[in-house]
Amino acid sequence: MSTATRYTGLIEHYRDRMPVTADTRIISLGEGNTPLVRLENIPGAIGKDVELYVKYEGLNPTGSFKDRGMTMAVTRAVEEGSRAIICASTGNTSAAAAAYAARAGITAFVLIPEGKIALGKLAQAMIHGAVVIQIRGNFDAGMALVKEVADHAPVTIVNSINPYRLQGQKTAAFEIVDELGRAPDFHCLPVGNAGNITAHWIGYSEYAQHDSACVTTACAFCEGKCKFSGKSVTDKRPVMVGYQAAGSAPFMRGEMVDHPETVATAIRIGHPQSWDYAWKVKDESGGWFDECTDEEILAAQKLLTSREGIFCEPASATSVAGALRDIQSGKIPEGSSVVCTLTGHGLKDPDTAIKQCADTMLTVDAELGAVKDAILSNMS
Ligand code: AN7
Repeated sequence: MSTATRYTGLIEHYRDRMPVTADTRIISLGEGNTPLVRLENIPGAIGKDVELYVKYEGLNPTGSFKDRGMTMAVTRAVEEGSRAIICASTGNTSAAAAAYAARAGITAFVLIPEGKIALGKLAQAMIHGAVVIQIRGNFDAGMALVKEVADHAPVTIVNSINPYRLQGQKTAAFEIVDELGRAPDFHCLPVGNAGNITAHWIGYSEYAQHDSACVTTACAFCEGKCKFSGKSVTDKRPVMVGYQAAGSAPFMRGEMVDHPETVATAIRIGHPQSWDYAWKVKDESGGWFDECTDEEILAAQKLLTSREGIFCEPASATSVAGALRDIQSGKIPEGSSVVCTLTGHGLKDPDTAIKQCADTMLTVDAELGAVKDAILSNMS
């Protein structure tokens, strides 16, 4: 008898911890179950003995962690009879919303900041058939409009203020504990709206027996008290560390930022929607926030691609840029296990990648001698 079981997405895989019933029609593209890759070259290169992993969320169906939340949000929207979903987005949420809406047979409306989303994300939203509405304003303006318009039109908001989004995204923490057999000592993430850092904390908390109220009192599932209290899988939770882009760092400024700017357009967010939750996560976990410059972010992206063969988008590299700095300074001590979430795939933003490497391409005549010379003069 075959014992093969087909992986059919994170809701099925973690069904008993997800807000679905036996009758729920699950809208899935097989998301989740992403690789946790141990970095082999970078720790040695910086001379530090750390167990450093990246959770490669770019390998989700639409190329980002947003699929985890979107499978859950769209599943529930459809179950509740919704015919349309809407979101504001710096790109990845719109790509995921467009794909899951297509799968479900409903309409996706996406508001994006004109000229400020990476090309791959725009292509995704368009090809999946979302109604793409560019606004002459940034993500924060789009988010405010989405909240307003949802009161006047029959559409379900699928930004991370939708509590089902965080319920889907918490599964990333489950996967890490399931794979390592324990929680890591530190978990580092890029922070924009701070939904993902909140979702990870929900997941880690649910897996570690804890009696405190759920960090999201809005969590429709837990109703303020985690119903999994007592069903412990691991005995500890990690220290949570959130890194922002320096030009877009409200958690460092201690207040909202009105004109965020960064090369990492995914996290070009000045008014984070999960502001209060993220502060609670920081305090409960004993963690911290920090910021990285665009130069540090792009250097970390390059380091991952060139030294480890892992291509993530700029926003994702923020987690590694910050973690490496804190490992080097000893704030994250040697001997620690550290997971950095790589939230989106590098192919999302080909323009930024090519711009970084413009002078590394050779152009030669189409003849043997020229190609041979190019090879021999570039052997390392
Ligand atoms: C690659 O798509 O907000 O802190 O509208 O795409 O949970 O907001 C994207 C966010 C990090 C930040 N990395 O996560 C959107 C959007 C990538 C992202 C974040 C985003 P949150």
